[in-house]
Order: sequence, then C-alpha cells, then structure tokens
Amino acid sequence: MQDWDLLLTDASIATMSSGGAAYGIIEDAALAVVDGQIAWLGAMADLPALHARETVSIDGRWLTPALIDCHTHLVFAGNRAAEFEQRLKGATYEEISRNGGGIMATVSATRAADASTLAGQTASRLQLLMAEGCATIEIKSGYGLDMQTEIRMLEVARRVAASCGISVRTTFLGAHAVPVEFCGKADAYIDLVCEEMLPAIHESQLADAVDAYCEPIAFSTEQVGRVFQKASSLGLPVKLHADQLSDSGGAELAASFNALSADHLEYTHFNGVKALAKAGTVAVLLPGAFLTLGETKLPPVNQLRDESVPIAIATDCNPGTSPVCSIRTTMALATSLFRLTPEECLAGVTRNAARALGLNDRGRLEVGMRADIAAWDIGHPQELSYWIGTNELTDLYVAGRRPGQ
Ligand code: DI6
Ligand code: FE
Repeated sequence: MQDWDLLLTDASIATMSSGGAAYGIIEDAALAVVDGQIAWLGAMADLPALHARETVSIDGRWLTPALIDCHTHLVFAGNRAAEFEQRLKGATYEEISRNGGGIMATVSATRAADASTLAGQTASRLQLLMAEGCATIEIKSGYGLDMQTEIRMLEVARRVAASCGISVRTTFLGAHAVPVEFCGKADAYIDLVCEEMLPAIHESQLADAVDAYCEPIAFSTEQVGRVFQKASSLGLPVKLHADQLSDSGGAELAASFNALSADHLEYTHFNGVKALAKAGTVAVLLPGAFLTLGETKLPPVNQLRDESVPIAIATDCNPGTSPVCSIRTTMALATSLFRLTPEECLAGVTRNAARALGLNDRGRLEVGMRADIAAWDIGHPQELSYWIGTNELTDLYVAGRRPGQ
C-alpha cells in the first residue's frame, strides 16, 4: 500500500467546494497528502489505515484552502502618503493624476529603484500576505512603462515569490498609464506596447496574463482592445481594470475577449454584468480601493449574484488607491462595504480567486487538488471575515509543505 506523505487528523474542514453544504464543511475530518496533492479527505471514521510519513493533529481546529490574492501591484518603490493627504484635503485622484502625480509618481520611483531594492520592499509585503494564509498571489507590472523596468518588475515578482516559497502568477500591465515620454501620444505608446513590449514579454515567458487600465484618465476601450487583440494572438489570457471610476464599457470589453476577470466594476451596468456571465469571466471586487478613494458607487453585487457571475475579492495592494497588505482585512471590508456574506468572501479568496487566475488545481480542498491548505484557530470559518486585525492562522501548507521547510 502506498504511503501518505502527510496526514492531517482531527480537523474541521471547509472544503469550499461549490454546490454542497455551506462552506463545504466536513466535521471531525482528516486529510492526506501525496506528492503535494490531496490524496484523501473525509470523516475520521472512514480514514483508511495507511501509513503516513508525518501525521499532524489539527486538534479540532479548521482547515480551509490556502488563500489566494488574485489582484495585486506588489512590486513598487516608495509610497504616496503625501498624495493621500492631499486627497483628504480635497484634491481628487483624477486631478492628481492629470497633474503628473498618481501612477506617474510611482513610475519615477520604480524606474529609479534597482532590482534588489524592489525585491526587498516586495518581499516584506508578500510576507504579510503569507502570514495571513496566502499561498498564491497575482502580481502585476505597470509601474515601469518601459521595456527594461516592466521586465525588472516581472522578474522581481517571480524571484521574490520563489524565495518565499509561494506561487505567483505574473501579469503584464504595460497599458497602466501613458508614460511621460509619450505625453499626448497615447496611441503611439499603445503601438509600442503591442509591437515591441508584448512580443518581448511573451518571448521571455515572464507574464502569465495581460491587464490594462481602462478609464478616461488611462486608456480607451479602443486602445485596450488593441492590446487585448495582440495578447490573444500570442495566446496570453487577459483581464481588465474595468469601470472603477466611470462606466467605460470595460466589463463588456473584457467579456468580448473572454477575459479571466474584470476587476473593480463599481460603475458596471446590467449589460456588462450579463456579458460577464455569458463569457464566464470572474468579477474581482476590490474593497480596499473603494475604501481608500472614499467611493460611494457600489459594484452591482446583487446583479452579479442574480446572473451567477463568480465573485472574487483581492487586496489590489498598490501605493495609490489601495495601500492594503492584508487579505483578511479585505475580506472584512467586503462584508461591510459591499455586503458580501462571510461565505462569499471566503469563496472570493479561494475557489473564485483561483478561477480568476485560470488555475483549476487549487482554491478547493478536494482529492487531486494541490495541497495548499491553511489551518486556523477559529470556531467557524465565518470568523475569517468577521474579526478585523487578528490573525488566527496556525499553519500554512504550500503543495503539502510548510514554506521554508
Ligand atoms: N488599480 C490600479 O492599477 C489603479 N487603481 C487601481 O485600483 C491605479 C493604481 C495607482 O494609483 O498606483
Ligand atoms: Fe489594480
């Protein structure tokens, strides 16, 4: 009989499988791992008598899928606290951006930072997310806006995640803002993104997907459409910052390219929601940005529910609109700001976040899935969206191993 590498016993398990009981709960359960994958899970009473190389009693605590932060801008230099203060004195995000601040301020700082400085700052943020149970994280470029710095950002993202022992999905966000060299020539910059940057990024295999910022202060649907056309022709999946500050038709555009996800969606209208549903595109909601910008226009949560659009939530960690390095706080914010239920929040950082990244091997605890597992000292998984500022994580397994061991 084949040995198990790891056996976790005496646990309550929230599998987060869809369709069954709430949270997919199995009480008084065990879970076995072979070769980094879940080989068995079920009630302790049904546990087959196989030998395990390591057995860990969970002592009645809870296991959930390890968490997934599916939208971050973790690689950047400096911060924008001064701009934050300006906004609280009355300046708007758009005004600051149109006056050369905003994203462009972070672009200058990031271009000036060498790889090891960027890696150090990124690693600190990544460790905060891991300490809260994240085992997979998406990281975007987009603060370089030139070939050299965009590539440096993607390399740093991959390197830092590998050294911390967690999974990363990298996203090329060259169409994040128009760089100063192209001031007033957004179309020419999009030419550069399509004709030079995307082929080079594809060739280097540094990006798993392509994103863009579709807003009047950034790029039009026509410009983003060109980027997505090129990305699709190279076989790269797309996702979009859509309808955050205005209804720019972003959700429909994302859906028309079968995007993995459309993110933000505060201003998305019903037709956009319908289009997402038809395309199977995940709606990624970002309450940290909503909070930081003091937004009042809520994303169409009820329509997303009614149309069965999968909802994920993410930190959007970035220095301008979401200086949030906590997935747990993000879950709590999604309940209070967007009225998502704690179960929807947990699905939003597990099952649906995996789907937003095009990953079908994680985000649920089922036989054959990666053994990315978080253990928590809680009485029920709804507590994960309830407490603010606590950390009940007791163990994290990434492909069946504790990172760093
Ligand atoms: N994500 C983004 O990329 C933009 N807003 C958002 O929520 C801009 C981020 C920034 O201001 O640096
Ligand atoms: Fe973002």
